[in-house]
Amino acid sequence: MVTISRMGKQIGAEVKGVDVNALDEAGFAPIYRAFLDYNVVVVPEQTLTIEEFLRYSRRFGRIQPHPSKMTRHPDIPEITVLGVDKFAANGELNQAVYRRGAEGWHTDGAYDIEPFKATQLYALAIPSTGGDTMFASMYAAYEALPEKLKTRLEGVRGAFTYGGRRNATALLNEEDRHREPAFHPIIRVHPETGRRALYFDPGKILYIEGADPGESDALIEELTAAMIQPDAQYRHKWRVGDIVIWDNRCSFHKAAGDYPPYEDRIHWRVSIKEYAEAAA
Ligand SMILES: O=C(O)CCC(=O)C(=O)O
Ligand SMILES: [Fe+2]
Repeated sequence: MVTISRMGKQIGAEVKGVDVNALDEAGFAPIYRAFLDYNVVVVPEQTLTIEEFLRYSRRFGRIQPHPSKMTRHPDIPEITVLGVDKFAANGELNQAVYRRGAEGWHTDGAYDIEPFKATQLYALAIPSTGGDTMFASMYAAYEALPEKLKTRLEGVRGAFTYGGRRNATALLNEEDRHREPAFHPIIRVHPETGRRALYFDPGKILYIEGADPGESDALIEELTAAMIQPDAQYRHKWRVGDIVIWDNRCSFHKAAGDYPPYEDRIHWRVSIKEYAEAAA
């Protein structure tokens, strides 16, 4: 029997009793519904090959190879492998790999003209302690904004690049480090649910369009402080075999980044776009 249970108050659901390899369209429909309703969906206890993970992931949209070429699977560019090659030849821990996704709350792919619809991870190895992933609702963040700020930001766009203001591009090849920024409305209407969300990423934003530099920085600071609502979070504790998908159009996430570095924490990861072909 398939059961769907809510994990956090406003975000997160767990789907039990499914084998994603054996799903037909009718079996997938409630999982997609949970994805729209709860933004983060956990499907535990799956045993998958890469091809099976890709096939299931394509139900959500179009898979696009991630711009970090050096962390792609060597034979299958659609798959990024998280948590491998953590140590350099001299034994030093590569912080960009170890702390990937842990520098701050973010949404994936804001640097693209068409941001990532979703990101999906499949857990292959999990450390004995730590290494959780945290999620928070962008809808709740929007709803909690002061009215004055909502009004100021309506119709206003942010400029985003991979490295943002810190120019954090360690995982990109040189040829990919100088792309033009992509512009997105800071208050973004979700294309499927029609709900307004705070679409913002402090690590990738360069500036707020139309604001002078002083106001832009002040707005970025104010929005950074407004991202996370305490009753709109879900913290995922990983088990090997978990599939977790999150909707980048309405949720923020952050890796805890606190596990013993000599232990393995390895995931396959796909970046998912909308179905239709679109720019970048
Ligand atoms: O490893 C994690 O927990 C999440 C990392 C991350 O931010 C991502 O995969 O987009
Ligand atoms: Fe991320």
